[in-house]
Amino acid sequence: MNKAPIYRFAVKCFVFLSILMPLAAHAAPDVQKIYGEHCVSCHGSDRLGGIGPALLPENLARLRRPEAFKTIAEGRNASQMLGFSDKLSKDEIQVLVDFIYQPLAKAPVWGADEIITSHLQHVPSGSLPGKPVFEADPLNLFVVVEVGDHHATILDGDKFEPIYRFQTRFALHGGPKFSPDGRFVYFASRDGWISKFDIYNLKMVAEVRAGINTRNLAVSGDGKTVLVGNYLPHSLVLLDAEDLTLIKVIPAQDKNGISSRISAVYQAEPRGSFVAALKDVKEVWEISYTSKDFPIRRIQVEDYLDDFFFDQSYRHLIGATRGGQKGQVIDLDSGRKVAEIDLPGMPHLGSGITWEYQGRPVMATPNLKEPVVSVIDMNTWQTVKQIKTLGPGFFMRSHENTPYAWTDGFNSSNPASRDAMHIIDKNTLEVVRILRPAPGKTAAHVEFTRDGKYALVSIWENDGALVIYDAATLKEIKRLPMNKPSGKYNVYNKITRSEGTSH
Ligand code: DHE
Repeated sequence: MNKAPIYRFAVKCFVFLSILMPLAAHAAPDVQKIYGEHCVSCHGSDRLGGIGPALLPENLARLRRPEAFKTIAEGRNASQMLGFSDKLSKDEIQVLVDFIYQPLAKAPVWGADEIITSHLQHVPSGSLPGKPVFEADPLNLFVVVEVGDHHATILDGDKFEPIYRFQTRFALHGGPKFSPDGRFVYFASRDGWISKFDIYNLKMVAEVRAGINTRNLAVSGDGKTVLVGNYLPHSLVLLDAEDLTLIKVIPAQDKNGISSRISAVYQAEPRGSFVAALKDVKEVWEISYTSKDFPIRRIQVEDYLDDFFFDQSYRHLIGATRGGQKGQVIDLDSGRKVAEIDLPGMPHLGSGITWEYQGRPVMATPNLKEPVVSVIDMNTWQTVKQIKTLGPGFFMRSHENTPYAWTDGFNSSNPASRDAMHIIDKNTLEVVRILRPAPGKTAAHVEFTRDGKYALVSIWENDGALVIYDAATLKEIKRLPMNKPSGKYNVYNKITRSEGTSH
């Protein structure tokens, strides 16, 4: 048999493959596959966001491509975003970066029509009795958010016994907010659902989807209106607090029409207003909720301010840019900047608290990048002290009736700091004790009972717990198993705007 043709064919195949194989090795990475494997679970199959933010060009305006590359490679400080440099090559990261800056074929829409259609009225408004169906003190209840399996627990704050546990929307974020009498609690989920729950009757009352990618909500001091801030679309949404029906959608645009994400909304009861942080433009908005048309006052600021804290009177707003070195103090009456604060370690102002130190008011905030708590004199706006901790913290709490402020090491990459709870003496500004409620497990977020006698700490794990301490002796008195309890919120401390808790 003549083997020459077979031989010639084999040689041709070899030449053909040796040309193609290197080409195949350099074929562009399959971005859909990479995104599907590594990004979908947090950012959604359509890039509209989930636990993580939406990844669309309109939401990445302030993030330059090299920074996006760095975020994918190294992770994002102060968030659940891990680095992928050990799993993905540089080419693979680069195609992901290119991918997230491409617009969607069909721009996502979530306007008045979509909001109205999504509305769910579970119980007719005003149909439930105005008396609690349980014996516990309704003002000393805690709402505990368990993000592990998307539930919330209503906890008796005297007996430390759960009264009721119910399913929430997926991935709640930010503190739930209460009606002024403490009867109703409002939740916001990262994917835009706003839920109103009747604590007295232990029933969900109404729900509405106010956005695609939402930041948080605020309830007006008169209890009549809810304001929701969205990353996507770029909007604020006003709802009737009674039944969550839509009042109006406010597009978030500066005076030149440049559109912006909303990074957070707050209510300033002494001013009768809401205050909104705009992430992509240099404006802060104050929206009066006592006027029928909800007029917007635009305050021009020198820098982007996306994280806020207020003094107890709500005259001053302390704002910072995530990643910036300085905080700015804005006098809300004059709309002017009155001071700059030294805040070098990426403060987490949302966790700030205040107290009286040597006869003057001070504010304290953990820093997300530095293992220090900054203490600032609120008369002079000078730093009084930077208190060293074992690792950067996320949350901080105290109460009028305790000499201690508690802060965690939640934002530390070192497990030996993540399980630590620092007890700071508010009079000496020293760390006087370090508690480790569950060695090796993350300890985070504290809230006090209404009298300040007990402090509740989260073990932030799926097989986690709520650990209750005597706030004076610092001894553990009880431990309740819970599924990744994130925040816990005491009704009385919230509705009275205790100086030791978030508002
Ligand atoms: Fe939060 C509150 C912003 C990441 C858990 N978080 C807030 C508030 C803001 C904010 C502006 C105050 C609003 C409010 O309570 O109404 N958080 C941000 C971010 O920008 C950041 C760094 C990035 C992001 O992904 O949005 C961020 N936050 C996280 C987390 O990764 C946490 C630890 C887990 C999670 O659930 O997503 C987290 N944030 C919380 C909690 C509160 C909160 C539990 C309420 C604290 C309180 O005691 O009031």
